[in-house]
Amino acid sequence: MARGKVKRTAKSKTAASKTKLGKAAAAKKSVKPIELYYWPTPNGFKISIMLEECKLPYTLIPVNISKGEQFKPDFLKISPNNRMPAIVDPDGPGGKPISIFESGAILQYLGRKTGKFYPKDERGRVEVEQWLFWQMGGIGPMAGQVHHFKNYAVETLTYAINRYVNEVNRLYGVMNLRLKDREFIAGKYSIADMAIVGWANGWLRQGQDINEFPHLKRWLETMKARPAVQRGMALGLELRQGIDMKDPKVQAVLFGQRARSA
Ligand SMILES: N[C@@H](CCC(=O)N[C@@H](CS)C(=O)NCC(=O)O)C(=O)O
Repeated sequence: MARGKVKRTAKSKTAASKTKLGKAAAAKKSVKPIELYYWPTPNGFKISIMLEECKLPYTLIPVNISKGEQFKPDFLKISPNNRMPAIVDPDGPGGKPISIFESGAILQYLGRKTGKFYPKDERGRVEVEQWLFWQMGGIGPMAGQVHHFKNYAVETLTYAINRYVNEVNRLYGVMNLRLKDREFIAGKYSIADMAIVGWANGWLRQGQDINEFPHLKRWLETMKARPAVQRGMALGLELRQGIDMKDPKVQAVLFGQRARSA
């Protein structure tokens, strides 16, 4: 994909060399970095956080969705849904490359590959999967609609804003109760927490008051104190600077999309 485009290794050298794992990975010359097709949004952060948590070497390939780079034919071969994030792991199953789109599937793949943050036992795995899919089908899409109607839409549609702000409020309540008696959403820290944090961090823009949800607030603070979460959610933020989501040119790319003919 777009080999001529800006491409940079985002893995922090200091972080890699300071840790035992980083040294081991560096010593293994055959480890090729994972290619991360990415734009700094809550869906992108899920994968940058997981790569940082696992100390996996990766190369950042920005997909500027405000300019329509998600429609480039080479990217569509990897991600036919014209959405980032996506990855290419040169060292996939059988030692052959594999490409993956959909952030939940990528998290599960990386969890299986590394054996980290995704339990192997069936009960532990089901716990994580329930909350991972809760994020994928619930808080992500609903908060996404709030962002759209509250922050990006050129018309103010009160009914739509209320509908999605209320639904996000309900979902925050579910999470708050869940976190009342456990440190992380599935008990132990997992890919489900990584999937949620970027979305929950946007509570203010989603018309919510985090103080109504003390357990969620405590969890969010715990998450944001993790250095890998901080690095993951800082990755590529500079790329977004100066982009105005209300710019008609940007809106023409992102909104009102219909089926492509080929
Ligand atoms: N279900 C997908 C959603 C990904 C998604 O919506 N990505 C957005 C940015 S947050 C995107 O690439 N948008 C490009 C577009 O709308 O054309 C996932 O979790 O990977």
